[in-house]
Amino acid sequence: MFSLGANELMGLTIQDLMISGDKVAHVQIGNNLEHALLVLTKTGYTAIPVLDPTFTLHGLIGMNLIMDNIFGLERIEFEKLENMKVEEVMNTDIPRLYLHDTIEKGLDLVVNHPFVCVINENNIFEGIFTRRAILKKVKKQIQLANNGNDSE
Ligand code: 2BA
Repeated sequence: MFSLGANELMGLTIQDLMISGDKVAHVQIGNNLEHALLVLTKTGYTAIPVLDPTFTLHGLIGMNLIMDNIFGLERIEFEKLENMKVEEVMNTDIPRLYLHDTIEKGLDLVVNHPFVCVINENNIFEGIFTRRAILKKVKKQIQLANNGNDSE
């Protein structure tokens, strides 16, 4: 039996594993849906944060939300892409993590969300906590535990 080193994981905080804000693609309040669609398409991400100029977190915008809002009863209303702002369609009901939250809390949230935004106590965006980051860490811990067992 290998030991997964769960204690080592549990000692970490969200700050230790998050992708910092300067590496996260985002859109700003006031941007129209056309701009959001461009950023989503060019980066390849399905959803990204919506921030304001002070980096305050307001919500998330994703491909599905944009498409859902431009479908009219009879046709796709492409003109809405230019006329509607991200704040009209973004999802504001989102989970948030704080820098010093535990990895366990983060794990709980990424079971149902591909990523969770990380903020400070003033609601300023600090980065994101992703499924990829935590899976990479777990994989490393398993490899270390396996190597330890080999040398026993
Ligand atoms: P998705 O865009 O649906 O991406 C799902 C997974 O596909 C990602 O999981 C990643 O493993 C891979 N992936 C997608 N686009 C990629 C790209 N341009 N470069 C490298 N890998 C890519 P996670 O890394 O766990 O990310 C989960 C979600 O977090 C993503 O969902 C996206 O909505 C968001 N995300 C991740 N990194 C981001 C960043 N730098 N900026 C903005 N949003 C990001």
